[in-house]
Amino acid sequence: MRMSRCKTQFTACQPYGRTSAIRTPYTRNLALKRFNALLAAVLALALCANADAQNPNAGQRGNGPRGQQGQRQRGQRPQGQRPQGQMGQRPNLKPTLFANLGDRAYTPDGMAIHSQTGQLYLNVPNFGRMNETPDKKKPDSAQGGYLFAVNKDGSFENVLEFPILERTGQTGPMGISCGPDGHLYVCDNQYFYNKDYCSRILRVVCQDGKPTGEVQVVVDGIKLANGMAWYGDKMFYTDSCFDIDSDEATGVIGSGGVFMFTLDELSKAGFDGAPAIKIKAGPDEAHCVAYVKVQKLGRGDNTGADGICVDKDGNVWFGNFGNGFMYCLRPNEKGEYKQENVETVFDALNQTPVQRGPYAGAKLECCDGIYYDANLDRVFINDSNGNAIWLFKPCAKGETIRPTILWKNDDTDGMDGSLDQPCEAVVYGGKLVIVNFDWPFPGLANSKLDPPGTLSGIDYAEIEKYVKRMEQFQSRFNGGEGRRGSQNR
Ligand SMILES: [Ca+2]
Ligand SMILES: [Ca+2]
Ligand SMILES: [Ca+2]
Repeated sequence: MRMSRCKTQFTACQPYGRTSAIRTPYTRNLALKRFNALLAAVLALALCANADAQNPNAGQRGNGPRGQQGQRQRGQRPQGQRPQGQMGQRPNLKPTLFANLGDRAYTPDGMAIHSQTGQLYLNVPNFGRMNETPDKKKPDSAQGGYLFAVNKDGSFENVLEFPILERTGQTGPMGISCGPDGHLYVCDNQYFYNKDYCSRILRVVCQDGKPTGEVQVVVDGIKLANGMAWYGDKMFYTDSCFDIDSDEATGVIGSGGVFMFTLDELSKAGFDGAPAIKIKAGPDEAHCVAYVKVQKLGRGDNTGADGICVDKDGNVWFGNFGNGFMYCLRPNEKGEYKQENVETVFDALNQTPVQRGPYAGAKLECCDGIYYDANLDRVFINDSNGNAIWLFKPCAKGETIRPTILWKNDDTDGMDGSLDQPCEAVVYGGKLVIVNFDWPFPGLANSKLDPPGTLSGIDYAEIEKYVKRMEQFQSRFNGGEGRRGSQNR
């Protein structure tokens, strides 16, 4: 299609008049090549402006000072002076408010779509409410945290309050994923209350795709249970904080890992009062399939493996919260997941910042929840640090990824749908639905906890448009999203 249009234009415009005198197949090819090179350059200009800016409302972004009259960074163009190019309208990636979760849900986190009903479930650990009490524990009304069923129109219902762990008087439901047995599995993060291996994996028992109200403990002895993803009969979760001494010489300040349990194993725990599987989290534990360290970067956050997802080929992708390093764990030829197959696919210490556009200078230095969308074959990264969503195409073995920024905004209260410390994402109801954690600590773009909790939504059709344009751009320059180490070039 594209080729035939070029040919038509070439014949009609005769851009290289002198070649028309002696028209041999060679000169025709040469002229065509030149014309295609010219066309590619024009398209590149148009798309560079676009791929870097990616944001039709660049001047209206966020609540911060960098508006149209604000301080534009080097390389930015004012809205309206950017070439439109030949690739159609720029996608509108500005998030809008998907749900206002009300005053009882300060700090939402993980999401899962139930495989039988298509219903979206959202965990609300409510860590933000720890700020209200002198002992840093959530008040009575919020100790267990909640499970919300969220509808496609943004309405929601509180379907259960998680039972508390007696030892801490609290529960912290974070990552959640629907098992092949139709039950929901949940990471209960107790690390903020007690660092002594108190975190657990819980089963929210479901019948006909709906929670019955019963919650069972299936794994116990975790440090900081964080993200979760099922793939077939295997459940993977991340533990973000193993005990490790900081080493100034090497810059290693933290570590975490990925654990795997089969459905068979888990099915023997929890039901009919059966005890939980007891582990002691760490790199040597038998279920630990990946162990990675955290190199000091930026704010010096030592939190390790956090976001996790599995692509259509069974490759496990995960990233460090503390520094944004991304990893891939591919199954071996026997379908086993082993530490020796962990690859670093994104080296955040040695990354090239975004080169131009409104996000010029931005770096990926934090990976909270990640989400794999099989339709677009892309992984979405929640950058809690930078109030941004990045995405990348899974790369082949031995290659590295090139995350690009889908959206980024300045500090905000989130009420207009802007990102307010994004932590998890899922495709639902025609949107990329993004959870805003909004529980800041020094150094993040998000400076203030400002309830109510919010979910943001970016139109999925616009994201498809964006990905298609990126693909056209990449194919013209043979860049291949998986082949280079920098972003948004
Ligand atoms: Ca997380
Ligand atoms: Ca905020
Ligand atoms: Ca907020």
